[in-house]
Amino acid sequence: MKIAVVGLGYVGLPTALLFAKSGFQVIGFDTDSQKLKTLKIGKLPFGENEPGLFDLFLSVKRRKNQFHVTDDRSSLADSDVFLIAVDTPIDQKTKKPTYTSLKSALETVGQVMKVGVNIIVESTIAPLTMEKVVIPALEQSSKRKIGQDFSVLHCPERITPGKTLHNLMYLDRVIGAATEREGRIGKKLYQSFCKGRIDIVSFRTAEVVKTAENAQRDVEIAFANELAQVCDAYDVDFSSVRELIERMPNRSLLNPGAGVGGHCLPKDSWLLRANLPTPVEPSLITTARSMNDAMPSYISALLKDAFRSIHQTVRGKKIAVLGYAYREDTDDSRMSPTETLHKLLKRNGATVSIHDPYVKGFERDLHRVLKGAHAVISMVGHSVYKQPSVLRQMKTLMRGNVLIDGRHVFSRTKAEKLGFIFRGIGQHE
Ligand code: SAJ
Repeated sequence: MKIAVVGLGYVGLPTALLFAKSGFQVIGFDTDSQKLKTLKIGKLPFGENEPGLFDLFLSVKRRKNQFHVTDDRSSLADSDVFLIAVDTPIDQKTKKPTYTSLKSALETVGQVMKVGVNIIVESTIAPLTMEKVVIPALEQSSKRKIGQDFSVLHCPERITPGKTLHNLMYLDRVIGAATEREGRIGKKLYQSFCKGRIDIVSFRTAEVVKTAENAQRDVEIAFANELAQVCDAYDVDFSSVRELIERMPNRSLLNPGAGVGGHCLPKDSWLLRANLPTPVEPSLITTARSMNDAMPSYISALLKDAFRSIHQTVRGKKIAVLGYAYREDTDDSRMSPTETLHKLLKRNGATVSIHDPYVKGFERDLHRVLKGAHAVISMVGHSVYKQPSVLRQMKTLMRGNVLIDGRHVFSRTKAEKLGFIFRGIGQHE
């Protein structure tokens, strides 16, 4: 059986490699010529920090003809299965999905597919998208009939950067299908590498499960962020409050932080909401989104408060920012909260120097970033920042003594002992 994977990104490439490892003949399609060139010379275009991904890539490459990549859609014509794994961003103004990449992928598949193919959408999509976008687009571009000439499935990805292969091989999956029989075909395919439980459900259930599981996490993070701000106002320590609350059964709070970035949480709540009929309005979910989007502004307010306490302002100051990736110890910087903070600080007249050991363009020498800074802001909890020496290096190299901790990287007690003017999110230990 031949599988074509359309979209060789964070989801498509690892999934293509796992299908190839399982013995399927896999052809990867992408329109990004640079990415294809990188793959053809035996390098990964991303994911250097993904455990096992490069070894998997090498092992697949050693098997002749098991996996190759192309930007020529005609090479996909004899595929039996198409897997679509393209990005589905939302328009920041309308908060609706644009589906530009999805529609282009559906056009590509429709143009070349033969009768009898199975088309699987792994991209995260708004509920009703399979019925109202995917199926009509495929029938339109292929001039064929769903059910009679081809079948479609929705198997939403559950990938977390930094643990991609583990998630793909062990996490449970849902498969949205029009019929139990078609669902079973998809389940058999995924069981070639997935050891998790695979549930066959309707298209809408699969679409809601995926977007809601991230909306739920977003709401829980927003609660932690709001409670941390309440703790700041009452001058009590969030971590102590959380520890005592969690003594109660069935309680667990997430971490307050400098913002919510990444390829999932900032958009999945909006996807869940996108096709809801009025007057249904998930206001808790959208309020949580706004709360999390406002965290870089909260960081900026903490910085202003720290300078105000020494009768200074942000204007004209050099601010060192630690971290650009959207989460700790990865190189993934999609929807980075630091980008939002950077704009705010520049608008307030500060000079910003960003450091991130994982992200290309920011992996400069930490000492140079810290040298002469009036303030330091920690935006990402990279392990490297948690080394005890970092606080002392800051003390030695900085010109000022303001420290804003957006990810509970430092101890307030230790920082204040070293003479820092410290502000953290809910940190009063
Ligand atoms: N964040 C907080 N506080 C927290 C947890 C996260 O502020 O307590 C921030 C992070 O710093 C980051 C953003 O939220 O900026 C997202 O972090 P995340 O841990 O949710 O990581 P994601 O976005 O990669 O979420 C993925 C999701 N997985 C999929 O969509 C397949 C999510 O469902 C998983 O729960 C999460 O990984 C995980 O736990 O690994």
